[in-house]
Amino acid sequence: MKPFHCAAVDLGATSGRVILGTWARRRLTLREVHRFPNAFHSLGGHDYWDLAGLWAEVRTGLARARDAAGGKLTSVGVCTWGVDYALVDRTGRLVFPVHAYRDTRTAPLVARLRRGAYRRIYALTGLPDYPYNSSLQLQEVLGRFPTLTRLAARCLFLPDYFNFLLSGRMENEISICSHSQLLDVHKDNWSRAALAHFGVPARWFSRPLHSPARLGPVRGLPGFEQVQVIAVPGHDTACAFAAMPADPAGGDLYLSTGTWSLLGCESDRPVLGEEARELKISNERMGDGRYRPLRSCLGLWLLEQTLPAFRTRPHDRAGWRRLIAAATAAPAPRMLLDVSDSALFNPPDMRTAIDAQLLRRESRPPRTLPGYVRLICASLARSHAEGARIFSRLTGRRFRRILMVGGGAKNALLCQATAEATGLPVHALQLEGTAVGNLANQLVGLGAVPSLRAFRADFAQRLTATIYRPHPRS
Ligand code: LFR
Repeated sequence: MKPFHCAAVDLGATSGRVILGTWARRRLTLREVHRFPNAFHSLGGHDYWDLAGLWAEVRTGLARARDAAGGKLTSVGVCTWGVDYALVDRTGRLVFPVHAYRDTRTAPLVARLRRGAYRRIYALTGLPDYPYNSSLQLQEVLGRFPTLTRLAARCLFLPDYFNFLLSGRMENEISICSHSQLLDVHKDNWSRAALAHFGVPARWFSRPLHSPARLGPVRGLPGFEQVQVIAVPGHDTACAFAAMPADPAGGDLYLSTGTWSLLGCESDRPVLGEEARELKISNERMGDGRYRPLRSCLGLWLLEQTLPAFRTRPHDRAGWRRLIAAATAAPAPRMLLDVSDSALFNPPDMRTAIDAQLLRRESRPPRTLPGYVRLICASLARSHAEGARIFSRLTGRRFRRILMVGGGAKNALLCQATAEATGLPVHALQLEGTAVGNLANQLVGLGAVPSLRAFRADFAQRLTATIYRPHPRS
């Protein structure tokens, strides 16, 4: 059988990449062909993404993928961070700049939601009161610019928008829709009541597509007409979860660590109720509509944003290794950070915000970069442990291990701290989880692999994981 060459476009909030995956003789080989930084920009007190810049990077990456595949690129799939969206007219023209989810403009609305309809909205959608949900973002712009209801014909979440640029088709894919707080938690469709509550026109959305789904050949880029556009799970976290070499018996917790730390599991049922709402369980979806209840916490964003405060920040792998070693040797922090503190969400200066939280609680801030790394890793590990306990309690399942992917899986201090705090072995998988999930879905969409389950079973055999075990408690 001839090889399949698939390009995974994986756009993260702080960096993007295009990875060429080649599937031949039931083996997937990955080659990163393009990596670029990403950041939102502030203008007049608000935060926006540079979509034209991202699209230019996607085009560069695809050209490199095609060259690396000897001109024979089979398909492309796009996944991105969650919640952000493009409002477009019937022809696909942007009618409003694309806001970045860290814009704090929804603060008054989230406060109002918490005082009022939150209980009902959680029961309808299974999504917690994150201030960055698309629901509140849309409610804010529509409140401010009501004519948008007439100007825009469609709301495309970012992966949907890139799929449109590539294929000319406007579709909404289910995994990315599920982070909007507008989907009905019991159906694979929109919640009319939630849409009405936030004042969002139902006609802006199409019935969510299950993924993988073929959208047809590339139309928007000359020279790529032979390449198929596959709608993969558009939400990067859904792709990361899809890549997990999961035990079919369900004994695995998944942890995707990058800018965010996302801990959860896969389930045929949502996890709902009073306690789930209070503990902020987010019932997001896999591409096939099944649930991936998870808890999210700020993640390595805390570290990424602290680094600029230090001249000694690492610039290469060896530098990172030295920093992690120094952090491991640093004294254990006396007090951990509350990583759910909204003051850490988008502060002008992260180090100052961390120090302020510690000082408020009468604890002394670290003085060195290794000290901050140690503090951040230990605080994230505690949050992972809380999550693990909550999931065991609310699902009644006994989890045996944590499968970890993403940047944090390369951080031995974070992995070991997570094993200690949870009491569970952490299997740190050295794979580009999001890209692998994206590619796996393309292969299923192309018919090269029968199912995700088959991909996982096959793929899992070949994976090497570094296992971090908790020390026996005395
Ligand atoms: C991770 C992620 C998370 C989502 C956050 C904001 O990249 O997609 O799943 O909660 O970004 O969109």
